Amino acid sequence: RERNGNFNFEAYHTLEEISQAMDNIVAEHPGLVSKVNIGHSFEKRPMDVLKFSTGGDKPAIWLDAGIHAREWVTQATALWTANKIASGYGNDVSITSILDMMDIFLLPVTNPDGYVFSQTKNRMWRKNRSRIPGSRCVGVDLNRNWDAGFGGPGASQNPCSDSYHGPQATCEVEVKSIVNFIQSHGRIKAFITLHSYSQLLMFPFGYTCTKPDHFDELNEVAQKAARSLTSLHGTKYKVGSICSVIYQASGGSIDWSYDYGIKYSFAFELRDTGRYGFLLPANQILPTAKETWLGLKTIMEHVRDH
Ligand code: ING
Ligand code: ZN
Repeated sequence: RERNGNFNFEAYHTLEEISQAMDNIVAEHPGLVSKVNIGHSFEKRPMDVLKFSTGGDKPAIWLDAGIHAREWVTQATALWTANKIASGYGNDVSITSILDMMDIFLLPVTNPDGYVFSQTKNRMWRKNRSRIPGSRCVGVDLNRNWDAGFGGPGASQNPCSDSYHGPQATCEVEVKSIVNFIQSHGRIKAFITLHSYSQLLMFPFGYTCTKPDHFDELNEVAQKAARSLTSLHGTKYKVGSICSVIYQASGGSIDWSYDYGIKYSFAFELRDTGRYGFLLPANQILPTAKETWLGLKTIMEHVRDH
């Protein structure tokens, strides 16, 4: 069993338990990890980021999970990753070298209102819980609300749709809070987001099917990361641009981050390929988190060295 204090990484947890676990990680590694509040959700829940830093003003890596409520293995993987990074500094040569060069910001629950709703009311909830005046339907797809081809193909203007893009780009407070943080930080070198499911490692673009300027390098890094991920349990990943490996989708976070100037922008779709889908059994959290870490580490090492 993998536990940290009283926390069981092999189970899905409530938002409160996740928040408590984040506090515990900070308490156990006070010189390395701190909690940074970047804003609040529509229903006023805090959006708390774990900052891993050995001090000074370093360039940084952004990692988020749970932008979609029902993708529970992503929030769980993010939390395991936080504990892995925190306990690896000074023990693991790779983690140590990454953190000697860069800070890491990790947001385990990007969509806290949706997560609570998926835990208590509707397990298949995807969007946030914002109310739009004049509509009976609730929620905006937070991965269609970014200012990157906003409102284009692969997003819906119907407030009742699961991929509703919202009234305007970046109008959702969860998206706005991240954009403000990234812009005010000013030195974010990589932007990585965790989704599930399908076992894919993707890079821009989703809003268009044309290749980004850095296609060859992004493709090489992603292929290398996927090979490393696969080496642990044989889990097969497909690699490519969002448009080429899934579908055209506009207003996504990594298209925004790439166009903003963050070259190393990647999106993972974690396990599985559909047998369980969003309802991935809890006994797959650890194998998923461990293999995903190998992929993340490969990307972080490349960012460190470039
Ligand atoms: N898939 C993503 C979605 O938002 C995606 C795929 C990733 C689209 C990045 C655009 C950008 O549809 C899931 N499962 O949510
Ligand atoms: Zn998703």
